Amino acid sequence: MYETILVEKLASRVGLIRLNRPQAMNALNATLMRELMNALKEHDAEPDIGCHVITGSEKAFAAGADIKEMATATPVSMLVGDPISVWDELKKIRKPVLAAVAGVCLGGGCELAMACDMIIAAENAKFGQPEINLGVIPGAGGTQRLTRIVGKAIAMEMVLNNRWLTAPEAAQFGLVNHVYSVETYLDEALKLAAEIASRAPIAIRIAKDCVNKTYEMTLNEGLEYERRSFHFLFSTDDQTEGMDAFVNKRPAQWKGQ
Ligand code: DAK
Repeated sequence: MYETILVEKLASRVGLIRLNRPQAMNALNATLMRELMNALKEHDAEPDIGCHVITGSEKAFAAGADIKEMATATPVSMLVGDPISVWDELKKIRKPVLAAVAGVCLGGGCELAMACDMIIAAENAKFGQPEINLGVIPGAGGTQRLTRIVGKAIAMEMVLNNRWLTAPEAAQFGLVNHVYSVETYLDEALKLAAEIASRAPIAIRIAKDCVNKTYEMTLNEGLEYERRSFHFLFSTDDQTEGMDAFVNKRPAQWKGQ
């Protein structure tokens, strides 16, 4: 059904999407980005899925946007064809999205991983923003999200001078949650995703939304938003169930209602 991705719905309530352009180190061409967003949206609407995982191969999560496709672009072709707006759709995915990253994670690949909610890395993962070598700059968050995550000093070095981070460095600077061996990183990411997918679905969505609001709001606005979201959760069956389960020392059965 898809040309550039492989899609699986796992029994653990995880939707797994593998970027699959091995001939181009999973470079993110327009077809791949469209297919990725369509698959994410389909899984997001699927009640049997509670968490998404995006991965690549052991060699490449993604080597960036497809340079061969981009090389002949003009401002007018970008405006008319609008290949860029597809990137914004990731922000509208409501269930948590984990990136399981091995190998190169460069340019748009690093920006895609940073737009996910958590990153699980393999020991061989390398993160970089090499756009400066192409005479351009990052265009999908590499100057903004990266700086907020790793801080100005490291971001400047990555964006201005093409410094790549190893997986342990990425963990040290807060870019990735965990680092595992190449053999186990995907299983570990799927295990984490399955745990998240087993939790109260409405609270999970609202928690993700509140954490992401940190980027959009002042502290006072964010605290107010969090408080209203917290109040809202007291209208859900899952709140009644979760607290009753605690009091009666039994596991909660979430309904997502
Ligand atoms: N695009 C197209 N093809 C690529 C590619 C890419 N990004 N990266 C690798 N390939 C292709 C190579 O051309 C080669 O194809 P053939 O020549 O065999 O046909 C094949 O993959 C294997 O690559 P190599 O032979 O180069 O393999 P190596 O192991 O020697 O090197 C490498 C791997 C990943 C270090 C190297 O290929 C490399 O440096 N690739 C380019 C990395 C890069 O510069 N990435 C940044 C691209 S710019 C935006 C959204 C996104 C973006 C911008 C705006 N908006 C929403 C506004 C993103 C921009 C970018 O990512």
